[in-house]
Amino acid sequence: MPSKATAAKPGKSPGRPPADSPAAIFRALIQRHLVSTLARHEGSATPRDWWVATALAVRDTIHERMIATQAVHNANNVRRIYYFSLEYLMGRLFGNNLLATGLMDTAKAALASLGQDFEKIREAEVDMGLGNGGLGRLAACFLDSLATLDYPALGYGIYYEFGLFRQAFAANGQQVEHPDNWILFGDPWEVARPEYTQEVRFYGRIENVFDDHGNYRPRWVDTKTILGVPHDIPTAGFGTGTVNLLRLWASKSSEDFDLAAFNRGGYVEAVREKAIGETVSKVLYPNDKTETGKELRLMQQYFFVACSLRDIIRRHFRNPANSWKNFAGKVAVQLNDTHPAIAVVELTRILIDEHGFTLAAAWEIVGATFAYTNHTLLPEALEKWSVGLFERVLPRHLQLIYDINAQLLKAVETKWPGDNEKKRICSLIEENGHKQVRMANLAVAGSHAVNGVAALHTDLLKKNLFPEFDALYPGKFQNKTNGITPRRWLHKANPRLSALITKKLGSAAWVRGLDQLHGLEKSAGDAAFQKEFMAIKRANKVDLAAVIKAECGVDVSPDALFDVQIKRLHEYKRQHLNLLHILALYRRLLQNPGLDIVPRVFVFGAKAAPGYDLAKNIIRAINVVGAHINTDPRIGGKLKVVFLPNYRVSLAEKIIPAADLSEQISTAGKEASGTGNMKLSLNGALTIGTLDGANVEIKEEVGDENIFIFGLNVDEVAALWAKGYKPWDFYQADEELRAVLDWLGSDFFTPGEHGAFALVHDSLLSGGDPYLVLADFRRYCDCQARVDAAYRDKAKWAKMAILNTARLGKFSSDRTIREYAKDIWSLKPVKV
Ligand code: 26W
Repeated sequence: MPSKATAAKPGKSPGRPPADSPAAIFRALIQRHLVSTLARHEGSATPRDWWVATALAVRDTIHERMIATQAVHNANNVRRIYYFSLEYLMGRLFGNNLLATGLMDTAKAALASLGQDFEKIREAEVDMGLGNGGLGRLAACFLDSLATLDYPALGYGIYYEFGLFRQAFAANGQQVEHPDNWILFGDPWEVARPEYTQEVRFYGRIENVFDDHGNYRPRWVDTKTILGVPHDIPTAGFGTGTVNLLRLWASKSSEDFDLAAFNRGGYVEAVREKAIGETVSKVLYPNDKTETGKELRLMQQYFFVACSLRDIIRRHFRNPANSWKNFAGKVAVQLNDTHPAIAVVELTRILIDEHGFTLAAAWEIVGATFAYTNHTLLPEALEKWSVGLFERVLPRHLQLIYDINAQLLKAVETKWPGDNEKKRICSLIEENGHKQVRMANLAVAGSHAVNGVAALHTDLLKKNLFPEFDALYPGKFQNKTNGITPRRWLHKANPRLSALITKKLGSAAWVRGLDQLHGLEKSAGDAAFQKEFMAIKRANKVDLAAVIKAECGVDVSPDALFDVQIKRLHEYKRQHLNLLHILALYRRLLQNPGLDIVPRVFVFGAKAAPGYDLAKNIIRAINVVGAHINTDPRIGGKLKVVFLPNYRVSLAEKIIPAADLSEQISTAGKEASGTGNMKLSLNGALTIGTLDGANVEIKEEVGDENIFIFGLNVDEVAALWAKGYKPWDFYQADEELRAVLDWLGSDFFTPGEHGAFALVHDSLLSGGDPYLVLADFRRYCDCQARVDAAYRDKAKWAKMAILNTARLGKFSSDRTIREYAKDIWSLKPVKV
């Protein structure tokens, strides 16, 4: 609580807290912000006004802590980690900030005394959705753990005016994208810092200049400049004084208007130029396959990296004790995938062109500073930029990439004399047809550590993606299994379960030490505890049922099994395998209406990249088949299928506590880690999954008997491809599979519209079924039958669910962050 808060004057509201109580002081703060900051009369304030006023009241405390934190860090000239990420999926900050500061109950009491409904106010916050999926949410979880564990840290990224699109469904079930104008009404959490504005240059050409000593001193000239204005979002640690920063850069044009154009009477022209500067940070790129807009995406990457490095350097040299000698001693930069990998070249350029370093000396500082996390093995997701584009946008950087490459290829030659194949593979430049810069190779070469995000993923990274680099740089590759923050994904999202755990364990210390959940194991078989645990699951299902009714108009029973698949829509994640199973169940029921199956509600949440037609076709198929099933009276409501629109962090927080079954059914070898799998299991959902990503480690933790594993493993997938995979063979051999595929391919579900789902259907047959959906179909159905049987045994299911919660401590992002701090960053916590 801020100490200087004025006590409230006595009034007549019901349940008014005693003057001088924390709630009364907080209430007065809210009222003051409502009037002084928002110029609102209490009587006409909307839920959004109340939300902003309350957020500002919490922010008062957070700002005090942030100032104190930065003062301690600066005074001690501490080493910091700088997390570079193009994406941060922060979601809502209200609940988290209230919990972190310990003001949750105070705020609830204060708002109640003002006659305000806390839940309604919380719903007024628009998600900060500046990311696509797991990678962006991981960055947000990491910021939470970094602050909670008192690590000096700063997140750098882009202040997108439009985050990931808002998703709606058309009447025919098709995804429609709307712009996500999250910032339209302002954001109470942020503080703009125009005083730390940075300049960034693009385009232009290189003048070949030599200095007095005959050294090549190229000059990058005729560039266009844009400005980066930082916006700071505080990230508050839970139960500690540390408040770190997320610093997001907004682009602005460098001059208000071009005087020459203005004088020629080109006022509109001049203002149009200005708009271009603002375009760079305008919108987050959805991860689709379209080639258009590539130039802007490269500009975004360089823009935020250039601003951030300048900012780091400014802060470093603010302390007279610092120099380039201790730069890498004070600065650790983590590259969240290759998206910010151009930073490696930018720091090299600054050192050489602005501070007179040789390439060798610069490269040493660079290598000591950066580390790189890889998040995917999918070849199409590995970033490459055409050399032509690079030359136009960042000509000096391209030169340096060639210089760096020459050194790299020398090292390859030393290791494997005369082996041109090794050079071709390791080169920063790919040369088949049109030349491209390989950002992954650049990130590996420029970093002292490269990590995968789950044990299996790291293995495959070393074996399949980078075997040459692993041999060239022994020890550089390491594993850091992902984690999730227990503050958001259990304590905040599932308050009922959180309270039960705290009661059972006798303290809330588990929120900062998730391994303590092991203490629940001994009660897993206890009938009374099982009853409490499952009553909470049911209450959460009742809540979700209300959301489903409101969003989809579908009635679902909380007594059905809630079968949940929530994640980006992608073929490798195989939402269509789930759909084929739904069709199979539906068909069995139609053929045998008395069939005794466990009633299920299939819940989907997913956005498809706007240019990914097949993914959008899968969404439409699920929507259309679902609508059909939901309204078919013949099956007595035993199956329901709902696709909740606009999947996002705040929606995930409502779905996850209510899930019974967690679908993690990617083709083995394709999902780097997954983090939704961890969130669901932590909340007592059982996993049905393949041996992929972190599923492997979840199985190790919860035990084989508490997870449903099916399907081909990585070796079997490889063997099947080697032998020659023919989806037709599986189609021919399995009557039920054949029937449901033919059904989907017919116009049964879309009368009068032929071939509505041809994209999905054909991809699985004539398209070669690249993700082996048909190969895994039968074993998936069999495994679902085992799920069915387990769910009928209430005590058994409850025990399994409790053991999932109890054994998930490993997957706290606190554990992950401690490992990064120790193995990659050499970073020590600093108590504030
Ligand atoms: C536009 C380039 C691009 C390409 C892909 C941007 C973003 C992406 C993805 C959305 C990256 C992503 O989210 N990867 C996921 O990262 C998680 C955190 O490590 C892993 O758990 C997931 O397995 C991985 O798919």
